[in-house]
Amino acid sequence: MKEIGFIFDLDGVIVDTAKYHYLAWKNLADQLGFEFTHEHNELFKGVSRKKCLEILLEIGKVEASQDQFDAWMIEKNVDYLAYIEKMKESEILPDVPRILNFLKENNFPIGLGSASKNARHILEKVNLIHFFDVIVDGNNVTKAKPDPQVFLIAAEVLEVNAEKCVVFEDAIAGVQAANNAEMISIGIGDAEILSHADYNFDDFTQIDTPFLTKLINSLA
Ligand code: B16
Ligand code: MG
Repeated sequence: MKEIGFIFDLDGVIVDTAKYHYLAWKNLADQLGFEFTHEHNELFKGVSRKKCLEILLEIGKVEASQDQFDAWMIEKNVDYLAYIEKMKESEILPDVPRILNFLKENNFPIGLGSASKNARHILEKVNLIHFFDVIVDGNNVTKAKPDPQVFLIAAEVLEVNAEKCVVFEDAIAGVQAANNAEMISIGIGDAEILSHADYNFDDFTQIDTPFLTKLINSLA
């Protein structure tokens, strides 16, 4: 077993793809004739595509056959992927490369734990894929966050005990999933919303080397 591992969520932690999810869901809502707001989009963070469409149809009070539901899932994703195609390295959130470089240089195993089925493609687009020793995403799980499955699979592949894993998350369900896995949770974003996290930071610019060193020493 290795000593300590680090697991990153994707959307809201490494890149802000929530804005593209918003545009794609809004396109579908426009087509179906109801409003989809930024407040609605907040409900979608960290939530699977299927669950998002269920919530969207509830918002619009729209009923759908299974075939229609499946067709809208595909349509939304095609639309979303068109935005992803234009993504560049400049869209990586501030100081994420600094943290990844620090962990890599110090030989810590690094994993991704995301609900997105497009995670691998997005990491390729922004040139970060080489940092990750394992990518666990929406294609690999049967249970959604707050279930700990996504992070437990990552820990197993990284060969790190769950209690020695540190998870970076921006969604309430994601922090709960890390806590349910008995991992160390670091909330990235609003500390009031992510109040169940072990540590809170607005973004990675606030996470300095002394903090990381102290955290690592406390787990070693
Ligand atoms: P896809 P994360 C999540 O990513 C997003 O926050 C959520 O809004 C999205 O519905 C979900 O991925 C599924 O994404 O449609 O690409 O499979 O935060 O878990 O990295
Ligand atoms: Mg997220």
